[in-house]
Amino acid sequence: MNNRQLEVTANLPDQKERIKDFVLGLGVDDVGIAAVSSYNSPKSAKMESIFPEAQSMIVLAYKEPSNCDSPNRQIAINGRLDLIEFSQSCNYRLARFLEKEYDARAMTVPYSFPIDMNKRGIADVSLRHAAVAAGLGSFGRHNLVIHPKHGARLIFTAILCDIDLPSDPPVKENLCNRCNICVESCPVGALNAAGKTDVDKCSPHIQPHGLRGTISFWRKFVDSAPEEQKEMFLDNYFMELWQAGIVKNMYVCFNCRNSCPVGQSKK
Ligand code: B12
Ligand code: SF4
Ligand code: SF4
Repeated sequence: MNNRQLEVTANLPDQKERIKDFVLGLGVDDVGIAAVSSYNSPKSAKMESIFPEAQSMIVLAYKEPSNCDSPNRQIAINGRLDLIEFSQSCNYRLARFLEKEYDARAMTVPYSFPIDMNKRGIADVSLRHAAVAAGLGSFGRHNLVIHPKHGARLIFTAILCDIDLPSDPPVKENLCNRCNICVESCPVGALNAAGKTDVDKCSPHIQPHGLRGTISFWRKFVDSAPEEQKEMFLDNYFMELWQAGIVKNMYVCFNCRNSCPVGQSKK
């Protein structure tokens, strides 16, 4: 243990509280801390391949605004876009706070993208498993993390750092009441098998203008006659593809989390 780590571990409870106060002061809804040793996501990359000296993960939880309830698709999507921008800024500010105040090394984990496209939907750091390890909630039947106060209407980001901080206590209570409403509300049956989200069903539905949509469009385009190609460019589907390319993260389905009755308070 070097001098800085000794100094840092000497006052752990104060340190954790100070870090948490900083995060909550940014307007984040909740924050939890996990020692890297308590994080267990078997399919994700090993921490040694990301940040070998990482000791702790600080996980930030943000309540999704009411936009996701809107039947207007553009307004529904925009709530998430606002949240992504805010969460990126909080990630950066916390990382800099840790570096400036504690001479720590800190690395930000993205909300979603960039992601290793070779790994087919497995992120380098699983934020759901990180949130569970940091005492922010437990898995529900919809495979999302349910927070004791905010339910499943949360997104997470995280910071990895080389400060040795102890984990917050896990949520022991089973927050999912097994009502099955989430399963029934999924329009494509992606949650029919317990403990697994069927990516091939959910993914094309939540992002109809994502990678799969883009590939099918261009496949059809190259096989089409010039007149049909002109029509394809004028079609609304191409315009939506173009918009998704510049806006990114255009999620159009929130049913499993919106229907979950746990933690529906807006506060
Ligand atoms: C890729 C991805 C997807 C893929 C899924 C790929 C996949 N295999 O998981 C698709 C496109 C389908 C998807 C959909 C959605 N996603 Co998504 N997604 C991600 C991302 C970027 C990576 C996930 C990953 O690495 N998965 C692979 C590994 C970790 O999963 P796994 O080991 O197989 O574990 C799975 C199961 O075994 C199960 N599980 C594991 N342990 C346990 C234990 C118990 C008791 C139970 C019941 C289940 C369970 O849960 C996991 C889900 O299948 C994360 C962000 C991140 N960096 O973590 C966001 C993330 C998981 N997504 C999120 C959200 C909100 C969604 C959507 C609601 C879309 C939307 N409108 O926002 C849907 C919900 C689908 C659902 N009900 O599962 C949030 C979840 C927040 C929360 N409260 O939990 C995250 C964390 C983004 C964020 N920054 O907040 N997503
Ligand atoms: S996001 Fe929509 S499609 Fe995906 S699992 Fe939830 S309800 Fe089903
Ligand atoms: S809708 Fe019901 S079954 Fe699904 S996660 Fe929420 S409480 Fe659990």
